[in-house]
Amino acid sequence: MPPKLLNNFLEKENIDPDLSKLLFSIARAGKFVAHAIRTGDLGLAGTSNLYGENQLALDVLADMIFTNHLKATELVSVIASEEKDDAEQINKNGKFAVAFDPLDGSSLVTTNLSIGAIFGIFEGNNFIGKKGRDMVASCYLIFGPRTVFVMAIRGKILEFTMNELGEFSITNENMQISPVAKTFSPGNLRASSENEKYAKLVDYWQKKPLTLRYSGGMVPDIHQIFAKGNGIFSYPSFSKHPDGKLRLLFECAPFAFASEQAGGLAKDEKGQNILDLEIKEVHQRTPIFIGSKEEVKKSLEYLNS
Ligand code: P6P
Repeated sequence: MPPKLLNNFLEKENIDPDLSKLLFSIARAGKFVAHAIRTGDLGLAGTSNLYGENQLALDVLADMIFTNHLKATELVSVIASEEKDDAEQINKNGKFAVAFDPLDGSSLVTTNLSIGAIFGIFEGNNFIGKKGRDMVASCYLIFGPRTVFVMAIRGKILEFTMNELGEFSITNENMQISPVAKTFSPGNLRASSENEKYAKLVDYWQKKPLTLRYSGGMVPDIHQIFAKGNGIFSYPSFSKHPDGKLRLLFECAPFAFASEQAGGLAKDEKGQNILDLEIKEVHQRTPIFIGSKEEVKKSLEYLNS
């Protein structure tokens, strides 16, 4: 039985052919980024992004690789990258607006832990005023022992794993998230020292008991919820980031879109669905609780008790 490859799927599924071409191009770019991570320069690029974070050579390189691939499709009107200060118009006739974090968790590269890239895809030519719910697709890549590409379209989320020939072969045709969590990924534990309700929530998870699974990389930490079919990931606000650390457009909304296709849920600390948060500026941040529906709801009860 020949492996079911990404391009076969994209041809077979009744997806907009232009969206298929865009998704395939992102996955293809991922192969080059995976290679760069394995072989690239881990030194600093000598530049820094607007958060003042020193950009690893790999951040800059990954941003360039994805940007060039998106431009080459001639389907993208505007891009917004976590590594770029502002959104960038690239083709006035483009059909899609693409927001991405080209290398999330890059600080984990030197510890050889898994990292990833995250994409949110809208139709049109802008992001401001839109909501995550307006996305037509989201996808992410995990660069770890294996290179994995996960794409979420309306009603379906599929996982592909790169084989020895560099092809993405289907490894999960329809990932689903159970309402009941068995694992927890408590991000930003330092917030417990100033947020007693978060401290109580983490204590509740430990005593339930849920099994702790946390690497510090948002992409693998959330992917495990899809791959294992259950779990909860949290990153609350704290004094250093009153609106939360993680970005709405580049990180939280794409994962919220994907989780909704799998029967999961993603909310902010106030209990608002991440997909209903209006994008007011491309670098907007939000707290996030994402994963098994019942566990997310329970978490929000603790935080708002
Ligand atoms: P902290 C990595 O830098 C990242 O953006 C996410 O991948 C991860 O979930 C989070 O930050 C970790 O944040 O504050 O614990 O380093």
